[in-house]
Order: sequence, then C-alpha cells, then structure tokens
Amino acid sequence: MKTKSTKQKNVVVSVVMGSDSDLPIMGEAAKILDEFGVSFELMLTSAHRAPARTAKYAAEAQGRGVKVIIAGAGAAAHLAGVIASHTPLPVIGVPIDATSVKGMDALLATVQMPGGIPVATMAIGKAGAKNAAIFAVRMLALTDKRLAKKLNDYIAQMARDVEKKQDKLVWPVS
Ligand code: RP5
Repeated sequence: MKTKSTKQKNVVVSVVMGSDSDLPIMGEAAKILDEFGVSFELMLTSAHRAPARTAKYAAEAQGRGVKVIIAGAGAAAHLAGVIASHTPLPVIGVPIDATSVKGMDALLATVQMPGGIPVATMAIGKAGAKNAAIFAVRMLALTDKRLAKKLNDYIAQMARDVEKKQDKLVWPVS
C-alpha cells in the first residue's frame, strides 16, 4: 500500500486520525479505498492536542475538493464531531479501542452528536474503519457508474465467498 501521509491534490476521501497510534486501525479504510481506486489521503490531527490544526483542516477540506471525510479516534473521541462542526461535508466516524474501556468511550463520544451536526458512526475498530470506506464508496457510487459497477462486483464476491466457506465447513474442528 502506498503511504499518503500528507495533504494530497485531487483527493476525494480524506482519512483523518487522532494519533499515529490509530494507523493500524485506519489502515483498513485505506486498503478498501485503494482496492476501489478512490483517491485518498491520510491525515493526522487531534481535536484536543491540536485544536487549531483540526479546525483549519476541516474548514479547508471542501475547498480542496474532498467529498467525504472519514475520522477515526479513540478515548474521549471528539475528532469526527469537531470536524463535522467545521464543514458541511459528510463525516464518517470510526471509534477506536485505545483505553481500558475498549472503545466504548470513543463509540459514545462519536455517535452521540447533538441534533444538527451528524456523524455517521461505524463499529469500533477495524470493521468500523473498513465499513467507513465502503460507506464512502456507496455514497460516491451514486454518481459514479464505474464505482457502482465495482461495488456491485464486491458485494457479489462476498456472497460467493460465503458459499465457498459453506462447502469447507467441517466438524469436528481438527
Ligand atoms: C486519541 O487518543 C487518539 O485518537 C488515540 O486513539 C488515543 C490515544 O492516543 P495516543 O496517546 O496513542 O497518541 O486522541
């Protein structure tokens, strides 16, 4: 996977995270965007540790051509919500398991937004990061036939994979 760790030109999806320690999780979003050929960037900022940088990043995103923001953070995770408050772009939140309460803190902080400022919140951890990217692809596919075709192929392949796994299901487990 190519590393795209700085602000890029012609970016459609901006993947942003609260710490470099979030990268192993948010990399799951990057893998999917790579697979679908969606141009993206990986950005690092923090709602608490770098509030001015976060506000600037969010306020400038739409002007740079970004269509969707995926924001992952752990602990008292305010990153996605703060970004959503500084941009009209759709923001998808990924809660990350980074503390002793295993991501429940981040889940509630990300999902419990006050009315008026939505954050589309995914599951905690890797599945959430993966689904955030697929959800972004689903939105982009509404106006992109090439992407819509890839998305339908991806969905069909998942169903075929389940059938293949059925054939391999044996008991007892050796
Ligand atoms: C959050 O705090 C980050 O998103 C990360 O999940 C968590 C811990 O950050 P580090 O202390 O590892 O930098 O803001």
